[in-house]
Amino acid sequence: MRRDRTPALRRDPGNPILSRGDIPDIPPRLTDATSVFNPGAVKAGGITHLMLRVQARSRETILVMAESADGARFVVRPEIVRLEGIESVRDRVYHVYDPRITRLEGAHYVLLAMDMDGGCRLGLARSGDLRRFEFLGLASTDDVRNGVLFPEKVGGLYLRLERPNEARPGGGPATGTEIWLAGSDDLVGWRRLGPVMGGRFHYWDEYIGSGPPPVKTRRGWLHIYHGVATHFASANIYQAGVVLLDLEDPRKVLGRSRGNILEPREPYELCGQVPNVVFPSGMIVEEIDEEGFAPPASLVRVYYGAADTSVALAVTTVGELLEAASEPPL
Ligand code: BMA
Repeated sequence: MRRDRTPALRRDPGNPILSRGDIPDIPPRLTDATSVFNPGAVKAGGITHLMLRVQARSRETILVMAESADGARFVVRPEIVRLEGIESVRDRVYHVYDPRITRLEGAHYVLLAMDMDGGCRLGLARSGDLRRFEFLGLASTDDVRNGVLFPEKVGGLYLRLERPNEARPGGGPATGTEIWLAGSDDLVGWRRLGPVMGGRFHYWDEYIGSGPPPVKTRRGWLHIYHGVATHFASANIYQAGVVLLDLEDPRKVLGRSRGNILEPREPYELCGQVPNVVFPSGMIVEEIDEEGFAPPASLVRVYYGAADTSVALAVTTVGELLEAASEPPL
């Protein structure tokens, strides 16, 4: 069989690393899970933690934590994540999903997509121990998804990338063509600072959204995003690419992969609840130097949802991602 040539992201041989059979029954809300995908990831005390998006047969979304010592084999905790204080949201919340976790100022912050009557909003939660999560409030007023927090303040502001929802290709769920930078003084109230990047029509990343939170390197903020190609008759193809943003002004794009660095090829990515989807949402960089930069030689683990059905893992290095982000422009 012909192998992929020098892929920047290499799939774990144990993929998919989590599928519905790994999800314990947590009655009454969760029995015989339908799917598990799009996890948030963070490493603390040598343990990799995933926050999993699990679906029940009711199609409720349930968040569950999993833990691993080696970053590849996970044990799922038989407990539903409770976002303490979410009851304070007065409008009905249908789904809380696609968590992105950032370690910031000694705590773990989770930005979550929340489906409500007016569209999608971002919710913010905080945890010290990754067991108890405090819901800090809705952190957007507009219809927006794929919010990711930077791991430190830049220019005196908390920063995040976000993807305004504006389009529905083929009558499907709302999506968007631009990633924006937003700033905040308190992590709850946000204002947009400017556009960062747009979709490239006719090519692989027509619709785009952030993947895992950005990682600081000496060359810039390294950021994996997803791109959707919509010009195929029967499928929207979700792929992953990489971009490098200026350290001081992340609205400036310094480089962007010309092609995708991961696309649906394996059966578990091609077939499932939503076929042809790789959706990176968690990224662990093994080494961070004393000044907070990820060195080129550091191993990187990328966790992604496959076909909205299971969780898969691919590995690479910071250096390979930087190289992929320096391809000639499309
Ligand atoms: C996006 C989001 C993701 C999902 C993907 C593929 O718009 O809704 O949660 O994994 O579509 O269905």
